[in-house]
Amino acid sequence: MQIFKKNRDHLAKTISDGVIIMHGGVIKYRNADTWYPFRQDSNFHYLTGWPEPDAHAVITIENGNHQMFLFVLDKNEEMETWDGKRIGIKGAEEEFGATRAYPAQQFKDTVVEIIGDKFENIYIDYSSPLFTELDQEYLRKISRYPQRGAEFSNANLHSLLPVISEMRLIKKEEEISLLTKACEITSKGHMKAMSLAKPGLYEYQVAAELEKVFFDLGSERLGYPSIVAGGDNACTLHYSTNRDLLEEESLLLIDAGAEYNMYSADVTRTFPVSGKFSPPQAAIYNEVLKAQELGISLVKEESTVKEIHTKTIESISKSLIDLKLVPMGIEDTIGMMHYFEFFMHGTGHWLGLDVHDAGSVEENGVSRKLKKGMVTTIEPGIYVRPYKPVVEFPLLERDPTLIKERRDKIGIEEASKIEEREIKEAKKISHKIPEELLGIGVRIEDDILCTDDTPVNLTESAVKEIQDIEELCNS
Ligand SMILES: [Mn+2]
Repeated sequence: MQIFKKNRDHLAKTISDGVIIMHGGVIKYRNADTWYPFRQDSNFHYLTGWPEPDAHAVITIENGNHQMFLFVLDKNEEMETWDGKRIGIKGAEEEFGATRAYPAQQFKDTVVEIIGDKFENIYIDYSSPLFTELDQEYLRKISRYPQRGAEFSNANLHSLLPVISEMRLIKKEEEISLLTKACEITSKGHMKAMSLAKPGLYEYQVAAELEKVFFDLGSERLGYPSIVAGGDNACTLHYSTNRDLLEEESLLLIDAGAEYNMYSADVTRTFPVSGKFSPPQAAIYNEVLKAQELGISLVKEESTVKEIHTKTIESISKSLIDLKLVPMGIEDTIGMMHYFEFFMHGTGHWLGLDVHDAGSVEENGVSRKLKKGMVTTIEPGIYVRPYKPVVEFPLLERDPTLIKERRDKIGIEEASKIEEREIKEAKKISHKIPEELLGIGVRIEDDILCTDDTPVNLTESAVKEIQDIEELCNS
């Protein structure tokens, strides 16, 4: 439980005076009397370590010292007979370091007693549904403004999530070791998939074998639904039905990650179902690998998130020209965003408790510099959609920064319509896609720890050189 105490120490240093009020996750019903397996809210876990549903936490911070009050499901023989053992009030105090714990039902009244009129700065999760349902009920009773006949509060409300997000962005040693473990397990699962996939199996059969490796090695659940996408399905970015048959001569793209002690890995490998890359498949594969290795080498202090993406796009754009997938030279391929036809997602994202982890990619309005302890994925791809043998490329300068600004300003619905119209009205150049490349989708993704020295690839053990992949596929 040391790590959660450490996180609270860190929080107390950041805030120094104030109160944090947080709500844990709740059970979500799937259909009728059946529920989704419970997983604790990541922020709640980060500060408390509490694994059960329906809990609340109040953390008071005075002069940099903190106390934690937990509100948890109390012991109850009848309920435990149905739903499993509860840690209870005593356990919350003795094992989880709560200064005091109370039954969850006492939250509303007790939170007022704990906070009283002592604190003026209250940190709340505005995004929680309980903010409107529950918090607003008692908040006016805290830090009261003493006006006769009135009940309202002096308290300043602050948004809690940005504070925690900034903390979660830099991983502590304990977190890095959990992530490392999640990454090792995940790499082993991917290697297993390479060695057993063959034509005639269904995608879900490969998923089952890979996930079995995760669970056998101590993972309690997946970080996200596995994408096991054979052939053309690789061009559907979030494909996850996994119901198709694996075909001879096709590639299999697998994007899957184990969660270990709440930390998730995120790995993608693409390999030939029959064990041998065809020349066009190898051509695309090696170009993606080149961009990915470049991206990985840039995960170091002083690089910004934007630089990494820009350089990866440059590399992919050059490759697209070499592969004859785009009609123009390098400047226009980038300036007119022609690369976007084949590489339409970001180069990476933060990784941690959430697979798309907390933390902004900007700091004070500019692209954030990487720092020691950040973990990001690097995952370029090239996807040649099978149903677009001819692509009409607009001859129109497009700046992703301006596009994003407009999207932020007027909303994605309206902005995307304007973009569509601009593209529609622009002159086009019609380009025939080399037939042998149609339907090939390749993504390669690793999890990279930024250090004050060279980047550390936490998923390096999952092979990705063509020769190593072919060897494993045929073993
Ligand atoms: Mn990813």
